[in-house]
Amino acid sequence: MSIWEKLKNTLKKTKEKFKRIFLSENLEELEEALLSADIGTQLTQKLIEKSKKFGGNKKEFLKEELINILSIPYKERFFSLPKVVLVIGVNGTGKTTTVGKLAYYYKNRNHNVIIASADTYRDAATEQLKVWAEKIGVEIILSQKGQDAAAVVFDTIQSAQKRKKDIVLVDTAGRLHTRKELIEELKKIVKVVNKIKNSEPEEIFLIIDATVGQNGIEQAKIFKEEIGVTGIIVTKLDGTAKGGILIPIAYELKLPICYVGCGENIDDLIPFSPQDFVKAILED
Ligand SMILES: Nc1nc2c(ncn2[C@@H]2O[C@H](COP(=O)(O)OP(=O)(O)OP(=O)(O)O)[C@@H](O)[C@H]2O)c(=O)[nH]1
Ligand SMILES: [Mg+2]
Repeated sequence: MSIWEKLKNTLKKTKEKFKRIFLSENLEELEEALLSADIGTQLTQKLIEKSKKFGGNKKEFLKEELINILSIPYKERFFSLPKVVLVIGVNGTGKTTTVGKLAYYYKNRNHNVIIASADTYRDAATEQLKVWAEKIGVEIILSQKGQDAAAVVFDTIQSAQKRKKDIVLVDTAGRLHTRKELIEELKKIVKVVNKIKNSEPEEIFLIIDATVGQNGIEQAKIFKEEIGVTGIIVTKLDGTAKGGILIPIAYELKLPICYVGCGENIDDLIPFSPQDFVKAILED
């Protein structure tokens, strides 16, 4: 299956919701359809105001608007070898799975990847990631429950430097006793990266679960403010009709969406393209 076909399949249910937008016959119906497509209240009001002034083709109007909203400029950063990619987010969003998928993605692009299993909070987190790493054939630095997560990251970067790895992928915990503790742990990890690389991590990917809805955006604002986020990865787009959530994610967070997760397998990660996404939800 091509990436385009995979994306189209993934967004099938979401597309059904967007169909209603074009069937709406008055502003009230349009408002309802936009809200039910998970675009959010802020953006729904804005689009309705704009559409009042716009007399032409509704679909063309919406297509252009949505592509604009989703097209947040994204520049890949590179400071020094090894490039460090942190994967963060609240519990259960799909961090560990995404680390596995990214390892596979980078490996296929000829990168020499090493994974840091820095979720030292959850039982069996390391085991889960070890299975992925073995499957893909990439190295992993394991950790023990209760170990200092930042120390695991430190060890992995040092090991990467010695063994000429070019990407360090870091899985982090999702749940600690409190959200504050989680933020503190992540800050400490960033600090350790700074110390050893003399720069920030190149990538801090925040994982958002598409099925969570508006709450996911509120959580993301905290991570953006407290840690800094370079890009978003939206997971679990398969099987949900809530794919429209990507639009307020980009609109409210002003952060680029870099990849989307569309299943539980190793190759279920698609690089995000605003054009393809909008085409998949709007075109027949
Ligand atoms: N359908 C689907 N399931 C996914 C996707 N990504 C992750 N999952 C599933 O979501 C569940 C949680 O995934 P994990 O990767 O363990 O999530 P996590 O963020 O690491 O969780 P914690 O470490 O507990 O915070 C697992 O059952 C995954 O298989 C996706 O894109 N699609
Ligand atoms: Mg995990």
